[in-house]
Parts: sequence; C-alpha cells; structure tokens
Amino acid sequence: MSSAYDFLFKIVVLGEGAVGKTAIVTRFSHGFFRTDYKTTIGSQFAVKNIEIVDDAGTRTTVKLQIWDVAGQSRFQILRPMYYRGASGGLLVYDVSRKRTFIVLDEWLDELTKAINKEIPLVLVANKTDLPDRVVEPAEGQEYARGKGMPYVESSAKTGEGIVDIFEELAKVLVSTRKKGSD
Ligand code: G3D
Ligand code: MG
Repeated sequence: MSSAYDFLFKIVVLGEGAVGKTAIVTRFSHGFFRTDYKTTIGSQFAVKNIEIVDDAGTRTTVKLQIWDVAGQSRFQILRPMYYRGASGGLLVYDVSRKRTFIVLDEWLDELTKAINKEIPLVLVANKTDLPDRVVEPAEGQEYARGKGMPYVESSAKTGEGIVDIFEELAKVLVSTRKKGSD
C-alpha cells in the first residue's frame, strides 16, 4: 500500500523571502523546478513520503507534511499559527545574499517563541549553483555546529542536495521520536 507510513511529521520551512523555500519544497515534492512561482501567499503544504534506512538496515517510511511558510514581513503575524504542532523544520538561507544568513537567529527566535520548545532543524545553504556566492561553506557549517543542526548545501535549480535535506531531517526526527523525547 503506497500510502502506508511508519511516522508522520509536520515540517515548517523558515527563512527570508526569496531564499528558495517554495522552490525547495516544489522540487522535492514534484521533482521539478519552476522559475515562475508566485510569492507564497500565507502558507501552503505539500505531502511526501520518504524512506530512510538506518545503520542496521531497517527501512522506515516517513510521511512529511511540509509547510511552506511565507517569509515576507507582512505575514509575520500569521506565521506563529503555522508553526504550531511542527515536529521539525528547515532553516534556509541564500548563499548569494549575506543578509539572509545574518538573520537566521531571528527566524529561530520566532519559531521558539511560537512553540515554546526546540525542535530538530536542518540548516540549508541554498542556491549553490550561483557564481556570486558570498556565504562560504565554513560559515554555514560553523553556525550549524553551534546549534547542533545538520548542514546541507542545495540548489533547487539543479536539484543538488534536495533529497539529502529531507533525508537528514527525517533521520533526526525518527531517532528523536524513537527515543520518546518528542
Ligand atoms: P521563497 O519561497 O523563499 O520566497 P522562492 O523563494 O522559492 O520563491 O525563490 C525565489 C527566487 O529564487 C525564484 O526566482 C527562484 O526561482 C529562485 N531560486 C530558488 N532556489 C534557487 C536555486 O537553488 N538557485 C537559483 N539560481 N535560483 C533559485 P524568481 O526569479 O522566479 O523570483
Ligand atoms: Mg515562497
């Protein structure tokens, strides 16, 4: 049965406007990249199953309900309600725009305030296909290490790293849930 799954998680996708949140979710859930997305209005979600295999070879099917939250400041008042019930998230920045990296702490604060706890996140350095990169891998890796998050580089344009993002997150979520600490 293709709709069977072992775990279901709500995922929220955070980050400044135009970092590629909608492109990443679309690429992952439909497998293609479009350049004509309308600026995300409010929020929307995609659902996709992903299979992960642990070190012992055990296969686990994880159903992800991925909420693509609008990054623009005019949606700030609405965002906390989309965060509620989230088990995990993606914290996304654009490697070609320094500001999107500098404001990551603000996104973390907004999330933590909305749900009153810490949830597993993956740091996503997106748009690695662009030639004018200004945030180096070492900077992203250091930030991720400081927060205890996995770090993944991606390009929603080429598809590089997109599946890895969701696999990393699914692995952390499953191990957290199995430990019973969720
Ligand atoms: P958002 O949902 O975070 O606001 P979008 O961002 O997914 O709407 O993407 C914003 C713009 O960046 C879009 O360009 C999109 O095509 C582009 N983009 C997203 N990811 C990548 C990537 O990995 N590489 C490159 N080169 N571009 C990307 P437009 O021109 O449609 O506004
Ligand atoms: Mg969007």
